[in-house]
Amino acid sequence: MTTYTFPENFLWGAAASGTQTEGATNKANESIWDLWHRLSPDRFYNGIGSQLVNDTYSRYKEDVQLMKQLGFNSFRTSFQWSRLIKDFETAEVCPDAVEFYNNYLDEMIANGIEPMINLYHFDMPAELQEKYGGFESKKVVDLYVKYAVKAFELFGHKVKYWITFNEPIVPVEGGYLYDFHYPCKKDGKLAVQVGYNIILAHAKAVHAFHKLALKDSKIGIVLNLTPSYTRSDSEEDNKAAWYADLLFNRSFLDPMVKNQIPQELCEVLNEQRIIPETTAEEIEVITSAKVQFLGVNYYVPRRVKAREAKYELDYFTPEVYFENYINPDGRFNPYRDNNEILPKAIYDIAINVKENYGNIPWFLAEIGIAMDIVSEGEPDGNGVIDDSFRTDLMKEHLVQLHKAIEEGANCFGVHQWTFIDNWSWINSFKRRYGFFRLDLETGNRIPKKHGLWFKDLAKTGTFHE
Ligand code: BGP
Repeated sequence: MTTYTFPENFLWGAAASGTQTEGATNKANESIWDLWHRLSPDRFYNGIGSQLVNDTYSRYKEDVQLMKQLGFNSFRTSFQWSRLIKDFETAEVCPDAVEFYNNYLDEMIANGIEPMINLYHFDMPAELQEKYGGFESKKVVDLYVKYAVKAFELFGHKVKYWITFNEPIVPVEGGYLYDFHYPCKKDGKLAVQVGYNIILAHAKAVHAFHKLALKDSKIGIVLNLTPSYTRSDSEEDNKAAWYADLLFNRSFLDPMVKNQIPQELCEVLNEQRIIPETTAEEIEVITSAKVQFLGVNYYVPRRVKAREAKYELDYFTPEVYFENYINPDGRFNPYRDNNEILPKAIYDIAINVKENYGNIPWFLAEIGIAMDIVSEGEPDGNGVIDDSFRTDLMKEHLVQLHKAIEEGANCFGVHQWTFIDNWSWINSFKRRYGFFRLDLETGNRIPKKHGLWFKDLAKTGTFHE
């Protein structure tokens, strides 16, 4: 048996988001998720939207006690722009939301849980999407910065870790390329403009944050970094992986962490005639916005091969340059649409960050092992659900992280996605990830066995395998 020990003061906890947990009670405005569910409930698994979900708005005290029970020393969630801000143009706040977020933060802090607050988790206010096209417009970039500044001013003395965006590429993919987020457009050129505008919004918020010089607070970004593995070592397959990495990882990682816009990316965008509208002043803002930490979300690897079939779509997507590929020797998670399981990717990401991104301090901001409710089964005689499958896989991933840390990776924590099973965009409650099951009928939180294992890990910083 080997013992794996993690560094002292390591952060242990979970991640969630406002939209996915709070519910709609007393919400000042709609987000695109409220709007889209109202317009097209059929787009959501079993038709379930985010109106009630975990009802954290009413149950936060009880939930913070559950965090404490599991030994969390930290927890990430997001503020909802559409809850905190009443008037988006002036950034006038909604007093009820200020009270709720203050209470929630106070409750975490009083119980020894360090809150990490993200400002945007896919949740554009509906009004800004409908009026201006959301991040299609630079007007909304500035409104986002107003909201961010308001949040820093109101809660900056309580929150030590601020995050501008979670997975900023996902609203671009979902909303403008692959049709899984509102506004469900398919337009490569617009996608690039939205991506650029989000990077600009992030950079402007980072500058505004530094200007406030908040004592003891840091600002960072959470990115979903998915390494691209090739079918073979041929030059064509390697080139395909290089493009996938450039377009899906480096497109956000380089500007946001290294303050560089890759020349090769500009060449690709030029070749495809999808260069966004930029100004020299904006580029200066982007290339000088310093983040202090990085969060990395990891679920599945990307497998690619050189294109064999002709590219059929009449608009740009990154797949112009490669095809996705299923690894015939892979291991797959039957409970997550047969996605490949590849713990080694965590090691590869860590080494990439160490070698190519200045070994910036980073934490594993989401690692999620999905199961469905049937595979998790019913609670045993003690009322606990046996999800050992999750623990076994989590261990495999953490072994890889441990190896990278031993080799000098600057990782300072691990957050599991998620704390209590929560609603997940169009997948709604299809996949379960939590330490606790959410009973959709009663709202009860039912413990899973994996939580007991994690509690020990959080307490001792050690696990055995
Ligand atoms: C991440 C998001 C989370 C969460 C998770 C699981 O990309 O940051 O918000 O939704 O994925 O998603 P799913 O339930 O769709 O597998």
